[in-house]
Amino acid sequence: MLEVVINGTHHRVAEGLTILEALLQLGIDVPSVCYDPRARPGADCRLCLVKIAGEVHYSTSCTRPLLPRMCIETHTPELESFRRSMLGLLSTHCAPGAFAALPEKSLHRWMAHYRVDPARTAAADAMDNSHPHFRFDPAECIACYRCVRVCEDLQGQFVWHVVGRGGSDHLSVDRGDRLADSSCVGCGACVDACPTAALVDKSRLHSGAATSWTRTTCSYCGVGCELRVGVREGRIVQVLPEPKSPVSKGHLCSKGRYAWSFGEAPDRIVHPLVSSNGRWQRVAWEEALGRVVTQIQAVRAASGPDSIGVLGSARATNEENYLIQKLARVAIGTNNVDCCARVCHTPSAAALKQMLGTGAATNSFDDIERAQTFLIAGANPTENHPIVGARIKQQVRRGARLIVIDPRRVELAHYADVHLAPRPGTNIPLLNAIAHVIIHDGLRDREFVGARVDGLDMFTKFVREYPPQLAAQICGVSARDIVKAARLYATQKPAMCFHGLGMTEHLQGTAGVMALVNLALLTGNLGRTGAGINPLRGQNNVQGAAVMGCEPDSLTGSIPLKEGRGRFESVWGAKLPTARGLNLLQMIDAAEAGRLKMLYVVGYDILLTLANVERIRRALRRLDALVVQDFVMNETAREFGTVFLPAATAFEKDGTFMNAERRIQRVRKALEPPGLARTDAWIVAELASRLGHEQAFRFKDAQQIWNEVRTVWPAAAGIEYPRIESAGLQWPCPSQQHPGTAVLHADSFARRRSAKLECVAYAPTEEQTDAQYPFMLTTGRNLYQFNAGTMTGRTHNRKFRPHDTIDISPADAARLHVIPGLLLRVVSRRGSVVLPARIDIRVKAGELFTTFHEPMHFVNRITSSVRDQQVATPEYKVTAVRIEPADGA
Ligand SMILES: Nc1nc2c(c(=O)[nH]1)N[C@H]1C(S)=C(S)[C@@H](COP(=O)(O)OP(=O)(O)OC[C@H]3O[C@@H](n4cnc5c(=O)[nH]c(N)nc54)[C@H](O)[C@@H]3O)O[C@H]1N2
Ligand SMILES: Nc1nc2c(c(=O)[nH]1)N[C@H]1C(S)=C(S)[C@@H](COP(=O)(O)OP(=O)(O)OC[C@H]3O[C@@H](n4cnc5c(=O)[nH]c(N)nc54)[C@H](O)[C@@H]3O)O[C@H]1N2
Ligand SMILES: [Mo]
Repeated sequence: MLEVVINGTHHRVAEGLTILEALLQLGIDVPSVCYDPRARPGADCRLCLVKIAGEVHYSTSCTRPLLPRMCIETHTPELESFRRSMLGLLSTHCAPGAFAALPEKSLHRWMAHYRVDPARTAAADAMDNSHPHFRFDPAECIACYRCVRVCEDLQGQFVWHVVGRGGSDHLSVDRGDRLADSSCVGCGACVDACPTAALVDKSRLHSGAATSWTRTTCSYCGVGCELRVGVREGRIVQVLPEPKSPVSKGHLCSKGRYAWSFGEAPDRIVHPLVSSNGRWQRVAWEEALGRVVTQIQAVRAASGPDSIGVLGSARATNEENYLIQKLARVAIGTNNVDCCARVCHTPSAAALKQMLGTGAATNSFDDIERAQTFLIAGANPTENHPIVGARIKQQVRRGARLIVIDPRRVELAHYADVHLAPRPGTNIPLLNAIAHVIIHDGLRDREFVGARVDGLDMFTKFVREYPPQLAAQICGVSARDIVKAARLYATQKPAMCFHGLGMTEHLQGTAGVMALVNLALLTGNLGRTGAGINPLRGQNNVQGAAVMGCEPDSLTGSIPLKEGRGRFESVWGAKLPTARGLNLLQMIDAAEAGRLKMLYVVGYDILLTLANVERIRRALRRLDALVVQDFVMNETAREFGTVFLPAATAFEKDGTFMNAERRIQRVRKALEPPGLARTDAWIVAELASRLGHEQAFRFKDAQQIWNEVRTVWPAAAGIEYPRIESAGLQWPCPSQQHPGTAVLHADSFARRRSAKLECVAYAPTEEQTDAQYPFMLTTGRNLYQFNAGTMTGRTHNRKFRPHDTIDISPADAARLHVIPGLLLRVVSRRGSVVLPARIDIRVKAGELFTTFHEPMHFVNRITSSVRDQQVATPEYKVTAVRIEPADGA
């Protein structure tokens, strides 16, 4: 702390602040429009000038460090008069209309405060209206360049540039003349930062200012950014980043910030529907719920409770998923309950649980700023977890080292010290070779391995079989790069690993994550900040859905059925089913074999998104009943639904989500559900009560459900709603006094002191290229669209990347005379799809990439039925295909 005098009063302030930061902390409101806490200072607007005793000239408080015993004046008459005249100059860029329409812009606020009138006389310049989400009006720009700084320092995108000099300097975009042609990724940070009417959200212009704001958690990916949702007359009109969020720290991506209008889509379903003779009919809730209950009872009477399956939703809240698995187990009587974690990061959870004792990310996003090295394996965070991607990029700009393992040259690969681009499906030999180098070069952390790691001798012998030269051959990478990656990871510590589906969606998905854990164990990159093994979990609450118990073998808190039975039976006042439950893929197999008769699917489009669609169709066709609970007619419902239950969106309910760093955060209701739409919690409780279990499902609100979760799951006992009002807490948090756990395994692993290195041998998948299918296709996502596309596809985000494309390398495109947009038929051993070509320098020759966001294309018609050896995750990442012109498509 240091002592200063401000306006004659003594204050004690933290060290390391600028004068302006200190003033803001003390609540001394000095005007500034170019200062942005998320970017380096600019000192452009000069409104924050202060007088420092003993100095002749005034200083911009945003750039001057606060020093001990400084004596500062902030509001002398002279300073105030100077500010008024500065605002007078700035006001010549401010039109009266813009001033009146956008009172929240900070220049307008300070002009109003100092009674300076808008004085723009210049005619409007050409406006840039090309961006779907916001508008640029150069005539209103005061050249404070806050947008430039925030684009660079927060998003790391470098879209905005200052061109010209002196008085004629102005803003320009990095590519082309318009925002639409630039490299802008639509995060909206510049709009949010802009203090004038130069950059404004279109929704704000068209729908007016919000009259109420609700803080909530984003319902797209597993990062868990926080939003401020602005509502006017029962509609969302604007979403802004929550500055106090510990995760997103006042930043959002184009989905969280702009893709929120799906709830208003004209084709949203807001009435319960039942199908009769292949046609949907609107019915009252009573009838729809009655129909589901009759179907459950009929199937149960004829073939037993285990002929029914239930799928929870990675998009719904923890509270709702808790009720869904309780419904399956208590009210229906089966352990056949799962969720889409199965197709995504169940391999990560399984590998981490088996090796370290807890099946979740070991570290926190705040460790990004503490890491010296990143290992990004099979993940594309700047598109799929953009706030994490941006934070990693910034840390690399600050000097951290970066290793990327991805067949494609994804954005982070451009910043990497080493980019290893293995052939899809060859992670294991590559990671084993890295382990080989670490051991061979004597780079292991002797102290850590000695104290906390078992099995070194056996492992050393095992990895002898994986010299870099051999792996280089199998994987198609250079042996030198393997050595370089190994040395960086082992020596530039702490090294933090993030991984994604390029690791898990394989025959050897679980094994692949184990191979990563081996590297962390060998190098001591576990149990400390800035390190760890961190799966970038998929949807907003996919980890929550699984941890709440939407998994056949485990109850809430990932507690194995056997272990938790007693406690759960006493809290629930009911017996738990004893038969082993089926996972999602086993449910599909059982349906295909005629053993599973009914599925109840909450917020999950299995038909569109499971691999090898024809096989899924064959299975779903055999069901007697398929109940879908969603807010749009997804593909599963369209083709096979017997009852449709209209759900509320995340903006329309209360509860919590669990993000990828184990943080439980609040979801708050900003809107009423439209029509007859109801929350998943309401629907599930109504079903349970009609099945004779009213008592066990009677809860006043989401908080009461969560309190029951806390009684059955000891590691969450301390996470009470009042404690997570402003920041969320990371489990384990076993008591009300416990601060939550940012880093797992600090002194010991969950069940024991040491962890064992696993020898994971490479087993190539049967899905290989040959003369008939010479290309290796891998599938994934793009920044603007989200999974089944039901949400982003109903917002302005559809204007970016409106179609799934088949991405091909420039070399193959030239060889095969493929031009952008050419329709290609992509044929695999299972079927074919037609996609427009996109030439993409990120893709290697001999490989192809596509996304699966669009029902029109149904990309999973071509993916295979190969599954992870341990937990059955589909091998979405490896499909041998050929391409041919799609004549007549
Ligand atoms: N914009 C957007 N964000 C999303 C989603 C979305 O649909 N859109 N979906 C969310 C969900 S559900 C999830 S699970 C996450 C997924 O996020 P990620 O895990 O990042 O997902 P993917 O893009 O499917 O795959 C990641 C990378 O794996 C690479 N890859 C393919 N095969 C291999 C291989 O054999 N080895 C290695 N090392 N890499 C390989 C691909 O080239 C790709 O770049 O994203 C979430 N976030
Ligand atoms: N080829 C290929 N296929 C893949 C993948 C791949 O990489 N390649 N990735 C796989 C992965 S990782 C995943 S996670 C799956 C994703 O597949 P899905 O889980 O089907 O995809 P989502 O778009 O996340 O949405 C699920 C559904 O939930 C609905 N929904 C959203 N919020 C709510 C809510 O609050 N309540 C209810 N009831 N419904 C809601 C949405 O409208 C949508 O229909 O796809 C998998 N399929
Ligand atoms: Mo996922």
